[in-house]
Amino acid sequence: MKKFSKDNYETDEALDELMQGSGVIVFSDVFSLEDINLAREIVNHFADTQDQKESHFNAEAEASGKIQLQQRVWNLFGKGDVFSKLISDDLIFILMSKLLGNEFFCGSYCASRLLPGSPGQELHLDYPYWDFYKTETFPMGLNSSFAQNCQATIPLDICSEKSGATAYIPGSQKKLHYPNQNDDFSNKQQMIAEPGDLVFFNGNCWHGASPNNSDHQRAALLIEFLPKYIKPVEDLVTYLNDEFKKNADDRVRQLLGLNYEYPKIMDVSTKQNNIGIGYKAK
Ligand SMILES: O=C(O)CCC(=O)C(=O)O
Ligand SMILES: [Fe+2]
Repeated sequence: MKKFSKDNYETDEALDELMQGSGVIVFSDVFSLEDINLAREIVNHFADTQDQKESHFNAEAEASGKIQLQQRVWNLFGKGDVFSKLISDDLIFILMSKLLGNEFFCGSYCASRLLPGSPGQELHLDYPYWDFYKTETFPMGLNSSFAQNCQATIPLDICSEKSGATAYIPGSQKKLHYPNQNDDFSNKQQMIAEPGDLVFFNGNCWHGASPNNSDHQRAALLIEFLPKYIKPVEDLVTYLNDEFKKNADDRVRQLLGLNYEYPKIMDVSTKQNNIGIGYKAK
């Protein structure tokens, strides 16, 4: 993980680290602590009062009865102006415009809060999609030669080795492959960062929340950025009434994208752990 200062960095060097280097970069002191603390207060309010929301790759937490210690707050654009302010930062727009094209989108914006005692997640990748372990559902020849996405993390609490800073395997983004028990995780590192910092990582890089063994919560904002071409040209579904959708055969449903649940309204989903292959990364 290379560390940069927002006032003195080379765009090409930072993007090269994301693509050809470790896959992770961190910029220090990007955001004001006032904005971060406000975001933290709002995230804590929702995490404290809402029902348990859908989260991912947490078979271990589920099996050990600790899933309630891994919390998500979804739909952050709708939960306070500060979230729009944070995600509109110049540094994000400069770097993502070059990496993904200057009409890039946000594909997901949520908070991940790990309470003390929370287990970690299985190591995974976020893109081309987080169910990449279903190999047969992806195109042949797919590879990581260009950036298909970029993830950003904005720590709201200290993300230390002990508090559950996101783990990652340096360089794993270069050979596009969903990690499994036969892979080598011995070089596992963590994205150590502080409130005010901004972390980017390549969505093809193997990573996952670490256990929180500290005595304080670890909350972070998680953002997915995507190139504009992920959107279909024609909105085929809005034309059609429920009757058509109900009667459509399986092939037509597949062609309309109705058999794949994304984009999904996560904030109202009642599932708790939908994704992952459920092994424990060693
Ligand atoms: O909370 C974290 O540290 C990482 C979460 C993550 O990678 C995910 O849910 O896809
Ligand atoms: Fe992830």
